[in-house]
Amino acid sequence: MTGYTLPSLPYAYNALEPIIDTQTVEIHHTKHHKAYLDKLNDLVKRYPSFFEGKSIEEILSQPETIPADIRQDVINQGGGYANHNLYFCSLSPNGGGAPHGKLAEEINKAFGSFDRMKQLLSEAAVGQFGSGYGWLVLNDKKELQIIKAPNQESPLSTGYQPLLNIDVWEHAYYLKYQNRRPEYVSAIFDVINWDEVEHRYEEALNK
Ligand code: MN3
Repeated sequence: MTGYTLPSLPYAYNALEPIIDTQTVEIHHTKHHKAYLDKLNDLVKRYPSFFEGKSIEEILSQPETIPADIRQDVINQGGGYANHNLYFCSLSPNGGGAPHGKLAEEINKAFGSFDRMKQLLSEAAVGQFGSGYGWLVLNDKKELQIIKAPNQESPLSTGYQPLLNIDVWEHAYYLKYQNRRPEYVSAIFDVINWDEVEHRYEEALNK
């Protein structure tokens, strides 16, 4: 096992303007996301046989199987790597609007309406104390749920299938929004790639 790789973004660094500024997207991907990856790959070098043939999602789903002396580091760095893979793919310059099909139906069933789901997800993201994420997940009963989680903790480690996250670490928004986290969270819905979230939802249902 030689290590994991940094996925390139499915859009240009300036493509999410004006919702998320070019410099923020570029630094977030080439510095922050890459730093999690590099530190994860340092752990792979220490325990190549443990990581051999496993996706990071598989590992984070069973944190108790991670060798004890690197467990917290894998949760932090591997979580950071996986969470950013998901975050960047959840955004698109052609995003926004609302989901369709089965995901839209299930959102109505679970939350009453799409707007109510947005409100709850926004509250989770804005209300996450310190760094972390607001999440739309599928729980073990295959129901949609909104959660928040600190730092780089992956919902996979607490029994959820992640569908969508909103990164509320300051590095995700500070250059443009400074301390105005609610403004960033409100704006990001204009670039959410609901087709991708719907695809992830269908996959998670079949797991
Ligand atoms: Mn981030």
